[in-house]
Amino acid sequence: MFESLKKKLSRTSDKLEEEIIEEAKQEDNLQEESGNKRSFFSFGRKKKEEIDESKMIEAPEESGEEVKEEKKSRFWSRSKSDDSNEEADDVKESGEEIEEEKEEKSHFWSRNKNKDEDESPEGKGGLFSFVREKTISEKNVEDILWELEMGLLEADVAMEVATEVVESVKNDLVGRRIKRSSDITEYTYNALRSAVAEIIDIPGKSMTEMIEEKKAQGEPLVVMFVGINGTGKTTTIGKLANYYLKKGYTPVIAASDTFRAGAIEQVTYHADNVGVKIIKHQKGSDPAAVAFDAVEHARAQGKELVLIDTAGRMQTNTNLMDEMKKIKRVSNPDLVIFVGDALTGNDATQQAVKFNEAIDIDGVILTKADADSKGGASLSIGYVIKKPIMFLGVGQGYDDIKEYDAEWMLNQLFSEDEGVAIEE
Ligand SMILES: Nc1nc2c(ncn2[C@@H]2O[C@H](COP(=O)(O)OP(=O)(O)OP(=O)(O)O)[C@@H](O)[C@H]2O)c(=O)[nH]1
Ligand SMILES: [Mg+2]
Repeated sequence: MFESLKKKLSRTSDKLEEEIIEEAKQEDNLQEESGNKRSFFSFGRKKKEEIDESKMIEAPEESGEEVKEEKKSRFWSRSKSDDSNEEADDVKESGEEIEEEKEEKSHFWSRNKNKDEDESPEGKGGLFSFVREKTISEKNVEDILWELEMGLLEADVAMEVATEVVESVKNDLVGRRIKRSSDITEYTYNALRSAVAEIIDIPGKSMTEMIEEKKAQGEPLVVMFVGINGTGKTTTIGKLANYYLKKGYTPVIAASDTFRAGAIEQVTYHADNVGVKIIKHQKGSDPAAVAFDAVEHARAQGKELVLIDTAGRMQTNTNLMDEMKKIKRVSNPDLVIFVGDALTGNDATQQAVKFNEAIDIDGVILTKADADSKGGASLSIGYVIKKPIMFLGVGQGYDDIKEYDAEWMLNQLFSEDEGVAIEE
């Protein structure tokens, strides 16, 4: 998901790197590392070829007043903005700044902002280091954060999640003291990764734990599946029946979609294939009564799991939403699970919000994750409704279901994205 974003961010941080080196120079806060003292204006990696020999000056430790004067005029001539006078002042005041910076430095150390300092890839590329470290300012990261936000929204991440991620990345970056500007790409990715890790990790019990808890009380775990049309509710029930049968439990399915033509036949087909009992009534009958019967059946037979299939319904259809509430009232499920289609991105998140308002859902299953390249729903849905994702549907076969694991999801979202794309 972050593949194209990575390229964009990498470009922007190259630009930022130039800006920061420029700032460091204005603060007289840059020194060469490689011993190649005549490349002061090379601005890091890529521009080395463009060095104009006539513009080179000596490194700061050797520079007297004269050199400083020359440097000042270089800043003016190279200045991108109209703040030339300010820049000149900055140069004059650089002595005072050292004191200020020292104080600031210890402040940030105490806040442990320098956690990556020791790991900073010295000698990894680039010819310069900052004499004193540089602090990343809010202005420095404006472009990167804007691009990050746009990238997240394009990937169908919900607005509030994008805002949260950007805010978290900003807090992580701003005030961070860096030794070398090229680390910004790396810092941004690390910050992004920890922001996303935080967001997708919503604690909750696993369904298996819940089955065990109910079993200890001599009761079946009753699970009702809801969602709009065609998201994969019935298929998911077939998969879960198979999954728990293989784990040694005995599930029973309630054919409570008595509404759609062919729905009872479809769920019966899955139950037969997997080899579990199905409780069904006539088409058009009361779905709540079917669910009730299935729960009674499980109790009587000592079965551990009841899976209630329901008709797909749009969140805007009041009658069908009321019917769904009735099924819940009558069958009194332990878990109401919203089944969302990952491919529908932000729509899936918005539907989950509406179903949660109507019926108070307990968890989410996202289907079609196998075909989803954007990842927006996976990233947003749990966070927005504050309910855990429990399983992911990853294909059309009975075995294509996966218990949700935040660590795995994080790796999926950042796959191809390990390490940092710094072009040397
Ligand atoms: N690729 C892929 N396809 C899936 C997945 N889950 C379900 N499907 C497909 O999605 C389509 C709809 O699945 P159903 O289980 O009928 O969906 P439903 O929510 O029960 O639909 P309604 O009962 O009409 O509301 C079927 O073709 C399934 O094979 C999945 O995880 N991956
Ligand atoms: Mg169905």
